Amino acid sequence: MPAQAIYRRLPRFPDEFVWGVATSAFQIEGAPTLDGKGPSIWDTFCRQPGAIADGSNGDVACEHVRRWQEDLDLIKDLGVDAYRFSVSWPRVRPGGSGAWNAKGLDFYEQLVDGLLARDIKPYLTLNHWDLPDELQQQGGWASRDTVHRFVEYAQGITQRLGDRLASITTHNEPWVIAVLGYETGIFAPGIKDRATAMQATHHLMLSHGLAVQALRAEGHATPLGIVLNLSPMHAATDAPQDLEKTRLEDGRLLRWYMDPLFKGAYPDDVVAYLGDDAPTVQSGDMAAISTPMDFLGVNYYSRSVISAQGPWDVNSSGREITDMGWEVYPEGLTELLVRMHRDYPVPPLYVTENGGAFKDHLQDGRVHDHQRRDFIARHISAVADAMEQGVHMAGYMVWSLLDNFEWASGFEKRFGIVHVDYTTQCRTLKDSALWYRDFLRAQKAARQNRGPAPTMVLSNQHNAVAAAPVQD
Ligand code: IFM
Repeated sequence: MPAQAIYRRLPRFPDEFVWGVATSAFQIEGAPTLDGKGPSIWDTFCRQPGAIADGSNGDVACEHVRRWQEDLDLIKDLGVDAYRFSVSWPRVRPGGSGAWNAKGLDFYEQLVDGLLARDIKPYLTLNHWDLPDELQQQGGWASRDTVHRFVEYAQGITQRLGDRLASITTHNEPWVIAVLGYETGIFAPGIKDRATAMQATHHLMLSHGLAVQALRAEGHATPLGIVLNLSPMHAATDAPQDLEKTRLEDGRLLRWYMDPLFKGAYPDDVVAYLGDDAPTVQSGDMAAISTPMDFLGVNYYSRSVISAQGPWDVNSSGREITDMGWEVYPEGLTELLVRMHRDYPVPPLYVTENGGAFKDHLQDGRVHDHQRRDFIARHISAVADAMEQGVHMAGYMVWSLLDNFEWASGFEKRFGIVHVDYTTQCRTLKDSALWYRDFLRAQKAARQNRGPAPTMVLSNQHNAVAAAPVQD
C-alpha cells in the first residue's frame, strides 16, 4: 500500500506569531535541596510507595539546574522565538511564606538573562504544580490562606523579573491540580475528596484573579494570563445518557474554568450536580476571577469520548494512540479553539502545550521519532485551520523541549523533542526537533521574503513520508 501523504500549504503565520518549546521546573530541574530550596508537594508525594509508576522522583531529572546554559543553547539552535518554563516556588521561597531565598531567585534571573542574551522570549509560569510542602501542611490549595501566599509570590517574582519577561502565566492546568491532586489523588498531594478538590479549584482561580489585580495595581506591564488543559468532549453514542454525561464532563473540564474567567460565574448545572461539594464562594471572588487578562493558554493533547456505560475503549477509535494511551486527534484542536472563540470573549490564544509521548529508540546518535514529528506537524496544521476560521492565535509551543519526569508515570514516558539519556545526561535532537527547526527556518524565510508559505507534507502513517517543509 502506498503511504498516504497529505500535501498542505500552511499559511505564512503572522510575523508576531510566537513559536516555542515548553518545560516545567519539577520535571527537569533536579537539585531538590541545593542552595536552600525547600521541599515541594511533589518531592513528598514521590516518596509515597506506589505513587510513581517506576518508583522514581525528581531528585536528578534532567539536571537542568546544572546544565541550564547547555539547554538554552539547544533552544537557541532550534530557532524558536520563546521558551516557556516555570519557577519552582519552594526554590525561591522555601516555605511558601516568610524568607525568600536569594540563591533561588538568582537562578531564575540568570535563566531569564541567558534567554534574552540568546534573543529568546521568556514565558514564565508561576505555578506548574510544585507547591511548597509547608503550605500543604496548612491545607494547600484547599486553604484560603494559600491564595494570599500565591499573590505575594506572584508579586515577588514580578518585582524581580517582570521587566524582562514576555509573559507571566499564573497557573498551569488548575483542573489537574485540583482534580488529580485532591479528588482522585493520583497526583500530589494525593488527597481523595471531591469537596476538598472543588474548594481547591476555587482558590486556584481566585488566586489567579487576585494576582492579576495586584500586579496591575503595581503598574507591571508584563502580559498576564492562565493556562488550561482542555479537550473537546464527544459522546460515544447519541443515547440521551451519553449526551447528558458529555455535557456534564464538558462542564467540569471546560465551562468550570472558562465561565468564571469570562462570565464571572460557575456553570449552574455543574454547581447543582456538585451539591454539598460545591465550593464556598465569598462576595467579590467572582469579580476577581473574571479580571480581564492579556492571553489565554490552551494545553491540548487529545479529545475525550464519553460513555455513560463507563470508560470508553480508546482502541475502538481505529486511530493512532500515543504511549500515554491518548488518541491522536488533531482536528479536535481546531474544534476546541473555534468553540472558545465562538462562546467566550477570549483574548489572544496560545497553544501553550502540544506533543506526544512515544516509544523512542536512540540508535547511532539518531531518534527517528516520526510519530511525534507527524503529531506536531498535524497539530500545527490544526492551528492554521482555526486561524482560517477567524480565531486570534498568538503562538504555539511544543511539549516538551526535553524528555523529563512525567509525574505519576515517572521517566517511563518520553515527550521530548530532545532525547535525554538519564545515565549520562546527554541530549540528542530527535528527528522531530530537526523537523521543527527546519519548519521554523522555512517560516522565517517566507516571512522575510514575503514569499509563499512552505508546503508541508503531512503523513497519517508512521514512517511513511518525510513531514518536512517543502519549498515549491
Ligand atoms: O507533562 C505534562 C505537563 O506537565 C502538563 N501538561 C501535560 C503534560 C503531559 O502529560
